[in-house]
Amino acid sequence: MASFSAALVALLLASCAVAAAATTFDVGDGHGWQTGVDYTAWTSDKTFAVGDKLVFNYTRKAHTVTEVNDSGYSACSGANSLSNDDSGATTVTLTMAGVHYFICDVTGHCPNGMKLTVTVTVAGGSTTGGTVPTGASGVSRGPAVSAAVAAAEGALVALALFS
Ligand SMILES: *[C@@H]1O[C@H](CO)[C@@H](O)[C@H](O)[C@H]1NC(C)=O
Ligand SMILES: *[C@@H]1O[C@H](CO)[C@@H](O)[C@H](O)[C@H]1NC(C)=O
Ligand SMILES: [Cu+2]
Repeated sequence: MASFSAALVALLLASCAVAAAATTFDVGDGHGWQTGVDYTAWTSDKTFAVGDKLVFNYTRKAHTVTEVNDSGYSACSGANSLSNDDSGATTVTLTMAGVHYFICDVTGHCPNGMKLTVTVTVAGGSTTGGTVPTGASGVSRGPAVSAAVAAAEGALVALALFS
């Protein structure tokens, strides 16, 4: 139980670190969300993690921020949108790892560049999310693994001695 509690504390600390490190991205930087901007170039030097936010700046009703799937993105179609907003100041919090697709659903805008792909990773790599299950099973498996490692090391020492 002590190890399990320690694992929980570690996870909580990791969560705090993740929250503290969350980044807010101004989509397109000074260009905002409009036609004629290369959003692929905009994302190319950025890393997106769970908890980060995307802020889309545009004129209210002139554009939409429409989250679609892979197919909707390729076809520039917002027909099966996952979310849609045209308020002029859309903030999207990236809550799930994976690839997220955003388009503008105003006719002609998506083909003219208003399409954004964001690949979201779990903050802190593999340490978040899998910490408790891995730690918990590792507790019972620990001694056996240590013994195996010790045995292997012993074998290596023996090989070294006899070669
Ligand atoms: C949003 O865009 C407008 C018009 O381009 C600009 O004046 C304003 O500073 C932008 N706001 C943010 C938060 O980038
Ligand atoms: C995208 O959504 C449409 C409509 O819900 C669905 O038919 C299609 O299979 C989805 N495509 C992918 C790649 O998930
Ligand atoms: Cu638009």
